[in-house]
Amino acid sequence: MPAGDGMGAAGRPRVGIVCGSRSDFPVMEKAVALLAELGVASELRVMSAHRTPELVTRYAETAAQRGMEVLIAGAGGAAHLAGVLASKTLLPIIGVPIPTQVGGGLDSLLSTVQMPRGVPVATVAIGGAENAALLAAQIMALHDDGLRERLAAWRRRMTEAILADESNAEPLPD
Ligand code: RP5
Repeated sequence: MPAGDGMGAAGRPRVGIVCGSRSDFPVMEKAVALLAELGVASELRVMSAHRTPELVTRYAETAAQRGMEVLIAGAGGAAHLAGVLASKTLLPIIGVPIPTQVGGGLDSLLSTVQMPRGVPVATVAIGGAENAALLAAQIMALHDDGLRERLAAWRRRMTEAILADESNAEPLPD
């Protein structure tokens, strides 16, 4: 399904956000929203390394020709989605380990991050969908000046929000 429209990022999706299950949406929709805030259109899809392996393969093999620049994959448990995508495309893949009942998602983290030499997945923190979106945007900003400026402004707003909170606290001695 298309994602990002109505949130400031219409147009052809540049980032494919893939979930192993609809149950991953509450985490992965944060990536959709942050990319939209940065003016980057994305698409949110559901496919599983184990339950629909042919679909995952076809998605990865056709992603570049469909205009995707980066893929973000969120999966939990035996989380092989990011790795399988990475095995079938040269696009950068960012893995988001989904929180689970096993050590808060330690199973997802290890099965996403422990890729063999030669097939990398850039893995963010457990549940770190927003950082995945930011990293995807930073990759695309290498050849997109407007996006680089929007990222810089986003980071400035983050810093200012923290400093505004801190301005209400007791001043530190010089
Ligand atoms: C993974 O299994 C999915 O990414 C999800 O995090 C987990 C559970 O899936 P459901 O049983 O909720 O479909 O493949």
